[in-house]
Amino acid sequence: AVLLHRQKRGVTRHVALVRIPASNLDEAQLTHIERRPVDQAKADAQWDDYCAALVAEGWDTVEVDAAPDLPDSVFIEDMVVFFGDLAVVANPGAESRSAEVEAVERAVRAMAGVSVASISAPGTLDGGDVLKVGDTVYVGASSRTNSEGIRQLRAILVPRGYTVVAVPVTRALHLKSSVTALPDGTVIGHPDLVDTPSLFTRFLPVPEIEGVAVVVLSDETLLMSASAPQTAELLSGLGYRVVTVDISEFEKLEGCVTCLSVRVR
Ligand code: CIR
Repeated sequence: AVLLHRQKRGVTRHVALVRIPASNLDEAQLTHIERRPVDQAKADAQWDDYCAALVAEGWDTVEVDAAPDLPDSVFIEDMVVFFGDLAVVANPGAESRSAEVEAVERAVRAMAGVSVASISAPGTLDGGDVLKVGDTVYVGASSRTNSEGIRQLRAILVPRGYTVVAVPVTRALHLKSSVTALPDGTVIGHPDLVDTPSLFTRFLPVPEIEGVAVVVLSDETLLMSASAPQTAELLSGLGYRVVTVDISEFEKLEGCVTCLSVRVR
């Protein structure tokens, strides 16, 4: 069984779920951008580097069984969200992605100490629409996450002490393609992509669309795409250590640094 946190030589290591890229990435879903050919070998190499960056920063990667025929399966973040030891298994809003759930759910159920809740039809919810900031959980009402999915998430989380804040998302695929959060709870986003910045307690605009996505690796370290150098500089100036990875092939498929893993925390 996979443990939620492990101690190695006195240092706590966290766990992140990942899923190796399929062999038909060119068939992935696209909503807001034009299709450009994906270099499969380059994508595979970028995924290896992404996983290596997680490992180097204290996160052990656990691989969910490969799904070589499911083009979007590498974007595993959409399938499950962790709230401590509670895993909420999503019900993806794109029909082409529903077959991705099964193996992810199996992997989650094999983890020691994890309890599992699920979003079920007619509710839909993509993990990319869920942003945790302390005890507040922002959930995007997007083309993928419907009102019934939001209602179910609320019913799961409110009794556990979370506040669930629903956010309209019309200018981006997912909530987290428009905003993410820094370790201090500041929400960062690109003004062109955010419908209602005033919903967030503290909102910091960033200069690049690829810069909205950060993975918080620790209280001082952020993982970002190499495609957003001005945002990296802005965040370094705020005292964060920024680790960058080149994920250009996944960005062609509307993926970002967050979508490529599920952080167990
Ligand atoms: C999709 O359309 O579902 C994929 N091509 C991209 C998913 C990106 N996931 C995310 O932002 N969490």
